[in-house]
Formats: sequence, C-alpha cells, structure tokens
Amino acid sequence: MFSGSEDIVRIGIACYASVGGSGVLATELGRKLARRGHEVHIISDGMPFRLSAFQENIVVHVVDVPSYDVFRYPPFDVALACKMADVIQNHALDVLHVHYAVPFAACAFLARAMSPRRPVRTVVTLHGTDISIHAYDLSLTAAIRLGIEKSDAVTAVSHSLAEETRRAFDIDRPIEVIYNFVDLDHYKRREDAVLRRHLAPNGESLLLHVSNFRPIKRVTDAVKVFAGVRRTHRARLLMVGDGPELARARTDAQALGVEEDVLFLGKVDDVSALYSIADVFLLPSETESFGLAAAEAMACEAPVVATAAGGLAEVVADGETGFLAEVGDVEAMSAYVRRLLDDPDLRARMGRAGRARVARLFSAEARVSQYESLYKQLQ
Ligand code: GMT
Repeated sequence: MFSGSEDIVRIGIACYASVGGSGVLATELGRKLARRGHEVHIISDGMPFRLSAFQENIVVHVVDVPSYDVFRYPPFDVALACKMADVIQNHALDVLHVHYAVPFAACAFLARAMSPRRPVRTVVTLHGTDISIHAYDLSLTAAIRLGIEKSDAVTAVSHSLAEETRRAFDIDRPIEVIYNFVDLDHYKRREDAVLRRHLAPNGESLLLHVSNFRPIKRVTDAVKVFAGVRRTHRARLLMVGDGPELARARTDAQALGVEEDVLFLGKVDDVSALYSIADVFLLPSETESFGLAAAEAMACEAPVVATAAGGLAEVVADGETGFLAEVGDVEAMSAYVRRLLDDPDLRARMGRAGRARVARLFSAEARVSQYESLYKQLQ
C-alpha cells in the first residue's frame, strides 16, 4: 500500500549522472513526476547535469564512496546499495526505480534486503548495453539475472531490447515495453538563420551526428557517409559529443580530405537548436536499443538516416521519417542522404512525419503516465 495521499507516490530514481541516454531519460522522468506532485529522490554517482537548479519535490542523493588504503577498488556498488537503503528508510519510499541494470538492479535487491521494515517495490528499466553487452559478460551475468528476477517489475525501452533480454536469460517473466520519450515543447523546430549562417557560411547543407563517440556508434562511418556526400554536394558535417573514437573520426576526416567541412563541436547539453537546423540527422550505430538522439532529431523535424539496428527500426519508420540501411553500408547511407539533400519536399515531408511519429509514440506525457500506472499497479 502506498503511503501518504492516495495518488502521491514517493519514488527513488537511481541512475548514472554522466551524460548518456539512460541518465537523461531517468532525470527527465524524475522532473516530470515531480511536476505531477510526486515526491522524487534521485540517487546517483554525481549531480545529474539537468538537475543543477532547485526543483520542487526533487531531492538529489549523491553516493559517498569511501576510500581506504586496503581497497584496491573503491566499493561503489556497496555504497550505492547503502545509500538506496538509507533513502528507502528515511524517506519512506514506495517505489525504487533503477535505470540501467549494472550495477543498479542488484544494488536495489541488496537495498531492499537491508530495509525489511519498509515494503518498497522495485522497478528495473533496461536501457541497452546493460543487456546487449553486459548480460553476456560472465563476470556480470549472474548479478544482472538476480536483479531482473527479483525486481517487482522490469521495463525495456523497446520491443527489440525486451526480446533480447528474454533470449539472453532464457526467461519468460513479463517485461513491459515503455518507449523512451521526448519533451515536444522543448524539442521542436525553431529556424535560426544566424546559427545556420555561422555553421554553413556558404549555403552548405548540414548533416548532424550526436553521440558519446563510443565504438558502438561507428562514428567513422558517419565521416565516411559524409565523404561520399561531399563528392557531389556542398555540405558540412556537425559532430556533437565526445568519447574514445573522436580522434579516429578526426584522422579519417583528414585521410578522406574532408576535414575542413567536419566540425567537431564537443559536448553540448541542449542540442535542440542544432537538430532544428540540420538537413539530415545521421546515426550509423552498430547497435542501439532505442536511439534517443534520433527521436529528438525527429521531434525537431530532421529526417534521419540510420542503421536498422535493434530498436532504431522501431523509432525511425523506414521510408517515412527517414531511411534505414544495413550496419556498415556507408554507400547506401550516402545515397539516402544525397536523395534527401536533392529533394527539399521529401525532407520537409519526412520531417513532419517524424514529429508526428514522436507525438504518437514517444511523447513525454503518455510515457510518464505509463510509468505512473505501473507504479500504482504495484500496490
Ligand atoms: O546502453 C548504453 O550504451 C548506455 C545508454 C546510455 O546511458 O546512453 O544508452 C542506451 O540507452 C539509451 C536510453 O534508453 C538508448 O537511447 C540507447 O539506444 C542505448 N544505447 C545502446 O543500446 C547502445
């Protein structure tokens, strides 16, 4: 039974603070739930970047990780479980909702065991590589399985990820698909001629890629796709984000002779202005459980050229809101981009269809309500 007023739920949301889709989604969920009057406690390894200003109904709890000469590695996971237990007990949580299975799911199990007097319910949201990579890593598999089996509810951000989870663990427990969401009031097309002139001073077309530049994102494919486009079109590629593959992408741009037209813009907190001026958004990932950046770009009416990898095929409607190609098929992706650059009507049509799809499937209002009903069902 939930405590307090019948409709108000006390929710703990545990997530990584670093910039990344799971942290962004968890933080946005917390903000929206707080605006609906719920009491939200964010438990994280740092200050989530979207929560620096005070917001009513949200308290942030940062995990204190002890250091001591004996510890070769700081015991983050144990400290996280203790912080979860502390928040469960001292704030009388009804629900503890963790984002990303490693290590959060197993830590939620431990925290509940540490809090026998508080009947908290636990929810695990699976985000992507917590399953597609870590579930197959034998040093982690058993802990992920335990976290999934022992939680009261499990959600996945796409059907593809739910399916992969059932396969990986050979389980048939219910996994509710709750798609990621986008704030349509914030992510909307806003023409900005000044910004566009600054980034495309000679009237070039603009391609945009946004990611954390990990190998899985295949950022060098984005550069190769662009080089194919530049053979025939005046264009520039905006690369937003930072990560281990950045240096290689830069070297590839030099080797392909397009470095002057590839702009590495680094990390940008709010990419909505760039999505809005992009002619095409590029996401050539190896795998993607959802691809939040593609949905944000669609909300800003940018057509998407991406790979048909995992959940991306649920986000991008092939031939309707963009085009999907096989992983690594840079020729096909270049051809799709050229087709879009040559046809402003097609771009505008796909852009509008993209926003309509986001409004239909990935709106914050609907998806936050879906989480809210899940919490209430757990009473
Ligand atoms: O799983 C990851 O690689 C990390 C995670 C994150 O925190 O950015 O990304 C995943 O979660 C996002 C939010 O649900 C999804 O949009 C991304 O597609 C997903 N990444 C992968 O599956 C590679």
